[in-house]
Amino acid sequence: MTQGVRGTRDFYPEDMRVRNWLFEKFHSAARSHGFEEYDAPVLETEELYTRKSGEEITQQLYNFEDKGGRKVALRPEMTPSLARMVMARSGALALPIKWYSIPQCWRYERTQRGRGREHYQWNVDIWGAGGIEADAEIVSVLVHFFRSVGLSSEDLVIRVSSRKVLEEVLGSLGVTGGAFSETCIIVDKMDKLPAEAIEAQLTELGLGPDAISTIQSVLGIKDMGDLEGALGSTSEAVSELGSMFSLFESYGIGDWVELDASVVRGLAYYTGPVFEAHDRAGELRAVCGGGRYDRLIGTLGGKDLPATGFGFGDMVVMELLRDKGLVPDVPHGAQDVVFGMGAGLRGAAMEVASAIRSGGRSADLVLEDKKMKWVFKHAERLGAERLVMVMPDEWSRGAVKIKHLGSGEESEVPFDQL
Ligand code: 4HU
Repeated sequence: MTQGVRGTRDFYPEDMRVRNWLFEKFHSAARSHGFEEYDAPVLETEELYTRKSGEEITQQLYNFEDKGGRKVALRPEMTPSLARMVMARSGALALPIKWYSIPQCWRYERTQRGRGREHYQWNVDIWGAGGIEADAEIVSVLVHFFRSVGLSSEDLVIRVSSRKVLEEVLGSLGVTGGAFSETCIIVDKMDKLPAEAIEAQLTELGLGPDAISTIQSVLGIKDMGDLEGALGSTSEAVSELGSMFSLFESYGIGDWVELDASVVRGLAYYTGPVFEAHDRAGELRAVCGGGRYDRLIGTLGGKDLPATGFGFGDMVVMELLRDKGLVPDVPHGAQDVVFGMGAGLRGAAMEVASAIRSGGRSADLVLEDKKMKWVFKHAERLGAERLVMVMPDEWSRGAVKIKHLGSGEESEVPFDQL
């Protein structure tokens, strides 16, 4: 009975302090760029995720029938819920909107054990702005976050490309529409599966060996000059990416970003710029990923609206922060510990704690008879600033004894000066 559901995590207070520290950095980075928070239910109708491009995220849906026979799913990602919310208010929203959220998202893997089935995924999105300015703004939020937790461009790189790169290559080979997004999903697995497996899947899609080798050579490009060489000077992908890298310079984040044509992302709905952040050492999975998805609402039966954003899970970044020694010791949070010496002063200690709390400071009150040694250790463990002791002599003079735990300094303070 002490075990939770397979693949889920408990957050004890010491875990929650670190999680809240991380989330506060998410909130701050988004708010610093003018984003507003939203939320949606973790339970959605299954049809919100019935896409047919072979994406891992829809293959691993945590779905079931409720007692009314309705097909529902725990959300695997936030974007479809956001699209649903935007659709429901289309016309009433003052565009563009800049919204963020930190939802818990779920997956159900059948194959492997010992892997997580839930995580928290920071989502930052802009809807109603079709230009690359919005994509660059999104990447700026990301870099702002990384800097705020002490990570630098020596720790991380944001690899950027555009779906238009592969779209132009495949278009010239006659591959369009559904086959295009399916190709992206296969190509996304290039660094996870052996080359033969990728080639077999592309062949199954109907691509010939020449088409496959063209794709492979274009996806190896990491330089704007080479990209222009491959796609031509009139290529939209080239002009879009060229403009984006110039905006990155304006934001002062040029050191963080690199062109990498192999970035396509594994979601079917991306249409334009795409990116993912990786640790420079290459030891971890992608820290986050995102891109432009201008046609998602259309696939849900509504009228398209341009959109761009990213998803950022809580697990990989915590691994990186731990590796780099950047996870802080977050204190318990009580500023004062209040202790009444003996049962006779328990009421007095409650009066003192109440006065401190009304004055706007946080106070942890020692609730039982404890030895002075325990109280000191307790205050130290909590990282409190002051130990407020209610003792017989001082209290008879209407005062308490206060020890400042930083300096060790002790003084007698009248009750009305607490
Ligand atoms: C994903 C989605 C939901 C939950 C978890 Br854990 N992972 C895909 O990264």
